Amino acid sequence: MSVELSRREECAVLVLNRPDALNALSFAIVREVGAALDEVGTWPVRAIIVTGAGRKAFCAGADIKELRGRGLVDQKRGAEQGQAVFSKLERLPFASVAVINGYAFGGGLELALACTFRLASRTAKMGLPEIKLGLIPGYGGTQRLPRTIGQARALEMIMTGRTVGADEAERIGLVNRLVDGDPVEAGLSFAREFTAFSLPVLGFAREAISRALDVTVHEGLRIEADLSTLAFRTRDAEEGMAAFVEKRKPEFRDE
Ligand code: CO8
Repeated sequence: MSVELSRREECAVLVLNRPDALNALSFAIVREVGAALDEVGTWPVRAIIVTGAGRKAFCAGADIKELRGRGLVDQKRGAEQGQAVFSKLERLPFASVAVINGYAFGGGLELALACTFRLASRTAKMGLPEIKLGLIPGYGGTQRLPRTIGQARALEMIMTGRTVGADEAERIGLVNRLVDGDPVEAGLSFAREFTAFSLPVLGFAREAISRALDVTVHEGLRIEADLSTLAFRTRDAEEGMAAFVEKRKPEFRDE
């Protein structure tokens, strides 16, 4: 198996494990990622950490050797399947944290972009270099990159194919923060900043924010009014407000 799924503390950990090809995404690996995400969706965890095996790469993108010589219909189906697999991350009942521990190119960066959060090691290098292959991104990059760093910067990254280092990635908001040490530990430590909060309420926040980028402000405010009202109706909201008034730590129960 080139995708390893395990559990650490309250989190699932998904590791792309094909270090001899810099964890490049063959179609088989994309399918394995899909199966792993289906399985993990049923686990009682509070976040998933996604990273790559080895010291060099998070993921060097789609397997270029496999992409060659395919018919148009197969190629389109391949893109749609990859998109569908990465979109599973957004539909999980908990947040995902990509820890970019080296190269994240093409489909590798697109996988990270589908995660809720991105952390990167200080030596990480990122890019969507498809243009250099005579291609454009096909696993969500043209849609998620502008939503993450804005249209002008996304156009520049995709049309020049240039590599962005960790410092720049943090400055432009491509990654949330830079981390040191073991990638899984770094991901777990970041996840601990939110995993104690109410899971359904975190879900309302993720949903409201992700829909903000698809709808008008007017419509978005209505979505926010609905979802914040739902949050108010949870027992966790009662507990959170009671704990504040009683000057104690809240005990959220995801209900
Ligand atoms: N695919 C297949 N094999 C790869 C890939 C890849 N993307 N990246 C690296 N490898 C392999 C190399 O071929 C090499 O294998 P071998 O030793 O057998 O020759 C091994 O990994 C190590 O790679 P390098 O020797 O090249 O390592 P370097 O440290 O010299 O360079 C780089 C590292 C800079 C990351 C370099 O490997 C590189 O440029 N890789 C390609 C990056 C790239 O262009 N990625 C984008 C791919 S296209 C894409 O992702 C499109 C997604 C949507 C497609 C939708 C279609 C259905």
